[in-house]
Amino acid sequence: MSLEFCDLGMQPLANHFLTEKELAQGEVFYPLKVVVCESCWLVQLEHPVPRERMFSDYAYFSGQSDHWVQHCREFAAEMVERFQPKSVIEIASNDGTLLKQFHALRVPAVLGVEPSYNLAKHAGWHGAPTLAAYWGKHTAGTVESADLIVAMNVLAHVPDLDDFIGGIADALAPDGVVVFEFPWLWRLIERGDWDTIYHEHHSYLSLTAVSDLLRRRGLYICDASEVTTHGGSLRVIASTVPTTTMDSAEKRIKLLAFEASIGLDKPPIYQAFAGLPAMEREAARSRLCGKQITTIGYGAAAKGVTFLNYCGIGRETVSHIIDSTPAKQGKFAPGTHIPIVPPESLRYLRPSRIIVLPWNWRDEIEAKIHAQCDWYPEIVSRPFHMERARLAA
Ligand code: DWN
Repeated sequence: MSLEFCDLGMQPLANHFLTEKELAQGEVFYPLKVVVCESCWLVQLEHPVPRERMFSDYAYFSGQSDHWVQHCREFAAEMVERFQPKSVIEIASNDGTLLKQFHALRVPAVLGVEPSYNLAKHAGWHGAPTLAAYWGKHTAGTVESADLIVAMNVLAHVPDLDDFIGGIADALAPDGVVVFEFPWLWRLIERGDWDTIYHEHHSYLSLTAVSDLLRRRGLYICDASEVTTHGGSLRVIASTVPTTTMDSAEKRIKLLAFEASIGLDKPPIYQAFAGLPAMEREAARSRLCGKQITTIGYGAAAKGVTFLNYCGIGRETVSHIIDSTPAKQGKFAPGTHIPIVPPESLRYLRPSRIIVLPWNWRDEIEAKIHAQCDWYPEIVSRPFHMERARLAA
């Protein structure tokens, strides 16, 4: 049995930016609906999209955010100090941003595994040895075991968790640990971040669900904590040895107790979320549309694609979207077909309003906008329904 969590209707693939030629060829939309299993409380897409359609040639380069690079630098230093790894495998290593940090800390053996060939090639060119492959038991059988395996923002992308987690258990050295980071379902619900729902995100994860997923596949959580990235994520450390140390177990137990206390294992919290996107769509449209204000977007994020398409906000309102990612520039946003332009365009476009689409990097982006502008554009970002509530108060 499952219950509805969020239904955003038919949506394009959030990172499938289109060339001029592809615009003329038409675009495929897929159902974007998330449901909750009422027995294990795993929150997942009802209609998965084949991974090859999303990750073969991937437009998202994680190193475009200075804050993310800093997060990776701090993470690598903490892991090296805590575990002194001799070998690191990073699963879904993207453009090598994190892997390069381990390399810089002189970890003897580092290897990235990244399914998107364009990213794997880019990472290899920039000093991060990368195997272009999807992770799973087969790939695990082709690599040396590692005493540290890292999986940042990938667990939520994986439909076949048996194969994915089974591969980790196989590749983990006997005294090794695996570290996951993934957006925390509670923060998504608490902040109403429905725009982080898109087809790449197959699951929306709680510690309760992940604990069960790992334990059933021979991995035991020895530490769990929250980190601030991507709107609030969980960092979970696990090994093949059931944990014994109390302090880290205590943090895990407290988080699990918190999730139980807010009712992540009961229907009401999910049923209350279902109406939120439509409410914010109304607030966002009344705030942004139909005004004669020159407006651009900043940050062609996957979440921004969900937001603009679901709210029906297109080129009539947002003329361009600025993005620092070369792989996105010169292309057009999925669904809305808003042109993506480099940051240097800002002074030429001279908008009166800028919508920061990746609200999770708003501070960093605002600083870059102010550094470039000799005028004062209005800078806005989600959530718009809260702003309306605040103004009405
Ligand atoms: O799970 C995922 C998360 C981790 O990253 C992936 N499936 C896809 C991606 O989601 P996203 O695209 O919503 O992530 P971001 O990091 O919020 O996207 C930021 C976008 O903004 C990127 O295209 C880069 C761009 N950007 C920019 O142009 N200038 C970002 C910053 C900070 C900037 O200064």
